Amino acid sequence: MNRDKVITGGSAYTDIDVLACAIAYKKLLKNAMAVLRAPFNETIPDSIKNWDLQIDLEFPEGCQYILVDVSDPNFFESFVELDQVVEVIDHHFGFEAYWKQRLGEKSVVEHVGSCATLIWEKYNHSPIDTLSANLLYTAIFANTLNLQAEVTTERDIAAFNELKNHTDLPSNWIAQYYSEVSQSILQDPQKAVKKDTKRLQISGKEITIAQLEVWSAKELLHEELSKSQSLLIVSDISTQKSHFLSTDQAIQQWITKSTNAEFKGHVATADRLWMRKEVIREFTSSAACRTS
Ligand SMILES: [Mn+2]
Repeated sequence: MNRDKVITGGSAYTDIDVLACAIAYKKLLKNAMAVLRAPFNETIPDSIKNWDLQIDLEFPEGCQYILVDVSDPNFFESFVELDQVVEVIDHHFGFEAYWKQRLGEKSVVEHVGSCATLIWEKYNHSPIDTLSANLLYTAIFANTLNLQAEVTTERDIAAFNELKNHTDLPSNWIAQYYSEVSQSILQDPQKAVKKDTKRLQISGKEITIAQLEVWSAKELLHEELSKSQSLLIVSDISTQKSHFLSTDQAIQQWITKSTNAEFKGHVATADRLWMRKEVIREFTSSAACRTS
């Protein structure tokens, strides 16, 4: 029996990467639904919300599931039944072997900068519609801090350049995207932080790590913003540097150890851009750590 397929992602929030992956993969497969119920975060500005996204909210019982941009069973949508997952496409660390063993070639968990790159590779020269191309293209630069993040690979750059030919975005789209995202973050930074926070267990201690990616970080480095989570990573695209905000001594020491960034008060500035998933990887490789 050919059962309905539901493409979905994480339960905490919907970001531009998972949105692009779900919509573009749905278009490629043709017989699947893209179900994203988690709230959109700041990486999806109003102009993108106004695109004709065609997200599905409902789906019939007895579906099979395709996970995009997530592979940790602790993070994916609660409606997903683990034994009904038939395909996983992701770029996060930690569950590569688990899925390879369960799904074989239906598991593609590879460490590129953006999961959107993996979806574009799935197209493998099949025709792509303009909406999907616009979304994947945007997800690639947004997920790699404009291709400057350490996690960026040759595959991301190739996908970005190939997809550009299929987009119909304004010529200044990248600047427009970041200015729109930054404006919305600056309007209510606390709310933006809440919508992009991950919880982890590290040596029995619960910590929360939030990240904000903006064109200019200047107005976001105040102490108030460092208090509502263990660590806030503010990445400044214009200077290509990340700032770490924390008032927790243990976290401060650990950040300095892993990134060489020294704290002055509650802020430490790194000499390059750092993404949260890199910071978490540093953390998990240096401490007995379990994500939850
Ligand atoms: Mn992603």
